Amino acid sequence: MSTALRICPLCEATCGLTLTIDEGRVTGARGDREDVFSNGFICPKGAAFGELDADPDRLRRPLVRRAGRLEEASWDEAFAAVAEGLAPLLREHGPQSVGVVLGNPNVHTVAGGLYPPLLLGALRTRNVFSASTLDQMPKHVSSGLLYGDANALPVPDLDRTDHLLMLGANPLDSNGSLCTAPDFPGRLRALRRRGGRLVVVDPRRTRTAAMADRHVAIRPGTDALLLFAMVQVLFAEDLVAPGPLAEHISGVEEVRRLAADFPPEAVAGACDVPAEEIRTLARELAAAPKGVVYGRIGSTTVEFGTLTSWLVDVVNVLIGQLDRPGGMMFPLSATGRRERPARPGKGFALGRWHSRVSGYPEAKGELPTVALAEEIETEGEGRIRAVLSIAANPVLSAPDGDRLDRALAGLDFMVSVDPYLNETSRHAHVVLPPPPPSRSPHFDYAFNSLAVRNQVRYSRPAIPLEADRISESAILARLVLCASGQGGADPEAVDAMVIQGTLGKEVADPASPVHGREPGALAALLTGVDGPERRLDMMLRLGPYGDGFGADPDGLSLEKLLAHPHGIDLGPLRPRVPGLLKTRSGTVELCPEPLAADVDRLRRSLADRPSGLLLVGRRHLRSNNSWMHNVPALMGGSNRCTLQVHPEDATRLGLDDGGLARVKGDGGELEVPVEVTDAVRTGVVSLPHGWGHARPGVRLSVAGARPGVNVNQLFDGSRLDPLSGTAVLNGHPVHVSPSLRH
Ligand SMILES: Nc1nc2c(c(=O)[nH]1)N[C@H]1C(S)=C(S)[C@@H](COP(=O)(O)OP(=O)(O)OC[C@H]3O[C@@H](n4cnc5c(=O)[nH]c(N)nc54)[C@H](O)[C@@H]3O)O[C@H]1N2
Ligand SMILES: Nc1nc2c(c(=O)[nH]1)N[C@H]1C(S)=C(S)[C@@H](COP(=O)(O)OP(=O)(O)OC[C@H]3O[C@@H](n4cnc5c(=O)[nH]c(N)nc54)[C@H](O)[C@@H]3O)O[C@H]1N2
Ligand code: SF4
Ligand SMILES: [Mo]
Repeated sequence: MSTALRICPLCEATCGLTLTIDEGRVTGARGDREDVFSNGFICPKGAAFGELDADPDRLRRPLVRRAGRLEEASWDEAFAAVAEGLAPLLREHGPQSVGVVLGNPNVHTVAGGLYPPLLLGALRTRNVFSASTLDQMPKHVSSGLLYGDANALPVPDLDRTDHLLMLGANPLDSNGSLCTAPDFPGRLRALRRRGGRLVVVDPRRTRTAAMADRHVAIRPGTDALLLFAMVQVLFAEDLVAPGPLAEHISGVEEVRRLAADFPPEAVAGACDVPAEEIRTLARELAAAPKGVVYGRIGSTTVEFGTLTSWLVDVVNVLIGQLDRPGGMMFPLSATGRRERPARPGKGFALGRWHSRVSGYPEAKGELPTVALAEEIETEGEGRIRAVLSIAANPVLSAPDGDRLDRALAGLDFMVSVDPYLNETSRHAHVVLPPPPPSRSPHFDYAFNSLAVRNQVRYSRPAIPLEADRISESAILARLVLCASGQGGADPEAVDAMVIQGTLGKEVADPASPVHGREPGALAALLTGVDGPERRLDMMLRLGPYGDGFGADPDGLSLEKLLAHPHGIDLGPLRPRVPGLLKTRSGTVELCPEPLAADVDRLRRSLADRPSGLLLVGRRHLRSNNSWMHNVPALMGGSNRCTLQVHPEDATRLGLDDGGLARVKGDGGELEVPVEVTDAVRTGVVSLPHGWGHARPGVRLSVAGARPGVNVNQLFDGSRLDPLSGTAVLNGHPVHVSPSLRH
């Protein structure tokens, strides 16, 4: 028996785990008390790491479709099938005929952090879809416009703030998102212990809301109105005080003018929050020495997602809490860009191209995932004929899964990189299974830039890879080669090419610590057992804490990181404005034109309020999106795929607790057990996503026994936030009635 350290890849909290390993199998997982960031925290999903890792339904070998049936094949056969499937389509129909779908786990794997941009570069397709347009794309768009950098996402400085106003987030169940903070619950308790206040805005009394000092049960979809009214109050009551940042901000007056239309009295009815309470929210926040607003899924996957994301930052800026300890800050990751002197940037462009069928604008190089099915189904030049799906299950996670299911079934060619044969991958012609997490390395390329403390940690595979398996990095590198017509080449050539390209640019940059040096000599200094490790070493050494290939001998390198298995703490978040800004003006552009133009739509919503019930989602601590329902340890207890209904609504509608309800949306209808609870407010019903595992051809024996229903079947995909292309998954109108089947 032995132990190994491994960062948990199962959610954004990135907890350090200590795994117990017996005969090549993970037999236990506990929190690593010495981890510099998570200090021993673990949740039930991390504790189930061993079971999840060893799930017998995980695919071990590639599958290739022959005469309609998926059969096991060797890796060489599988990649030959990929090359054969892609080549004629690319030749005859061009790059747009291949669509790429990137799912959530790409932000949790080394491979997902390193290869998707290369794959997109090799394919040159604009048909790129990801979980971002079912999630946080509004925040990227808002940051792109405000700061000139769509990836500059500020996070609440959780450990130092003394007033946290949280909209549409439930970290007690999700463990936090766009705010990487292991033991988020403990950090919230610490906030309250040091005399700070937690205010939660959520149509449900979540576990997070239940521990708050104040819970505002807002009507779904109206947070932009609430925030605008708070902005109006800040101006009207002379509470605007941007502080030292003032000289780096433009557009404040324009925001003042826009906010004038939204005094609390004007929005109170729509939000169902009394005007006086809105004033109190604004005053308390402004009065706090260190106060911050933070919004998550309930603030982004809504009709006004980008406006809401923008207004979150507007409030933080106006009260002087952006880029300030205890406020909203920008993390600086060890593999991020070394800070350079401030200078005007290129800015952020939106809608550089549009989707073929509905004409949706691109955002951050992506098209809305809600457009995937129509781009496959609609004849004409540029139609998607093949899909490469990497770590994605859009049949369950995107609106109108039935339509997507049919569309995928009609593709000429599809590849899934996925450990499971599930609702989406069952349509693939080639399935390429990555190894389980215990046999994969881990580095948080994505989440270190969203972490509430700068730190860096790396895990090598806890257990060596079996001889007949290849790493997910090698899988994706070989896909890159297939996409560029070099199917037979060595996957390490891909990493070597990246290293050569990056070092070539660095030595030519006068601001780089390696300026003027010889790229080949630098490449020879890189350590690491394989291409991905050498790339990590390169990024660490060139990064903001790096050794600069010897320029700073105390700086970071892979070697140094490996010598610190529990990670290296890089200190609390530090101010980064103006160095971080890449807007054309070189300022925080507080009132960008595309956002100002969308305010009209928000104004109109005041007059045109939806009647009837609004649907919102919810998450459960023991689940994660669509793919953790196959682990017995996480599936115990009562059915979680229930429709939560407030007692008053239940009585009015004739629904009984435990009975069946029929729910109808514009995309379809379904029947689901009712859970009567006053945890959801009146006028709102809640159903979780990621369920609906009862499709043929799926190899999920545990999940299949309790399949649940797919909430996303209620949506037809026509409702989206127009600036970001993000689907409306919360605040969707539905009709609910008792099922006739009772
Ligand atoms: N109604 C509603 N819908 C939602 C949401 C909601 O709140 N409400 N939430 C949305 C959000 S926030 C998100 S992020 C999306 C998620 O949307 P998706 O990313 O499409 O869905 P996941 O369920 O995360 O699917 C992940 C896939 O990756 C596979 N996988 C797991 N581990 C690995 C790995 O290591 N490597 C590879 N290659 N594959 C792996 C799983 O088997 C699964 O097929 O769902 C969205 N959908
Ligand atoms: N256990 C678990 N953890 C997860 C996941 C999971 O599926 N399970 N998924 C991971 C992923 S991909 C993500 S993106 C994160 C998401 O992390 P969070 O954003 O914290 O996710 P949720 O728990 O869905 O919380 C969203 C809350 O918004 C509320 N809400 C809905 N509509 C509105 C609205 O209009 N206004 C306001 N103010 N609130 C609203 C909902 O009631 C819900 O409580 O979680 C991650 N962590
Ligand atoms: S909170 Fe997230 S990262 Fe931590 S153990 Fe649980 S699933 Fe893993
Ligand atoms: Mo997500």
